[in-house]
Amino acid sequence: MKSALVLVDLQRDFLPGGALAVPEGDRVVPLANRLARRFGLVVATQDWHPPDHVSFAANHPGRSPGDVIEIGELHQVLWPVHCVQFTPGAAFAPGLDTSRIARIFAKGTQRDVDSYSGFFDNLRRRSTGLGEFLKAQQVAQVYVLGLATDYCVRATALDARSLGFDTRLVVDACRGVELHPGDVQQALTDMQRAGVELVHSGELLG
Ligand code: VGL
Ligand code: ZN
Repeated sequence: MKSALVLVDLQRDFLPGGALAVPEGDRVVPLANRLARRFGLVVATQDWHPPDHVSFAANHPGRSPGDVIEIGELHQVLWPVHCVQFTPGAAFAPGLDTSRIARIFAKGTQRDVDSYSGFFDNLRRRSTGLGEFLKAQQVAQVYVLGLATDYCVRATALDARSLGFDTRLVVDACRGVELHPGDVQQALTDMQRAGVELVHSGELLG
């Protein structure tokens, strides 16, 4: 069975000191590098927003990061300006070995809709091409790691499951935002309930 490793949003803005810092986000980079050497196919997602993106609190006068607004039928959490296309914050994490990444899938590129999943935007209107790529490569098993557990990692793993991939989350190679205490644990439970298997990097690096 062919497997692929999906690196979710290992970008500067999600590391300590970044615009949307994920606590200990930098800790997953060395693990990502070690795991990437064990997979024949490695792909990465990249949060890649236009400056006028709907998810930025700064684009909603009177709103602050952490506020939740309704956009159509979607709840949208408002974030600090982050991962703006072609800016240093959107670049891959320093120290990430990008030489093993076969393809990069940009997400959140449309100003009017956010995209947590590496496969589809939050309205499921557009595909990033990741699902089609993996299917074309005959991938049946997908390992997911990265940032942030409670947002983009969760959404990516759930979509991988919904597309029929045997999906495994490398738990210790993920970190969460934890906007509210318990969010990471809830995300892990949601993924497990959907059939995502939780594994540890040690089982793979052995
Ligand atoms: C993410 C919030 C906003 C993530 C991206 O990568 O988890 N979270 N944009
Ligand atoms: Zn984003």
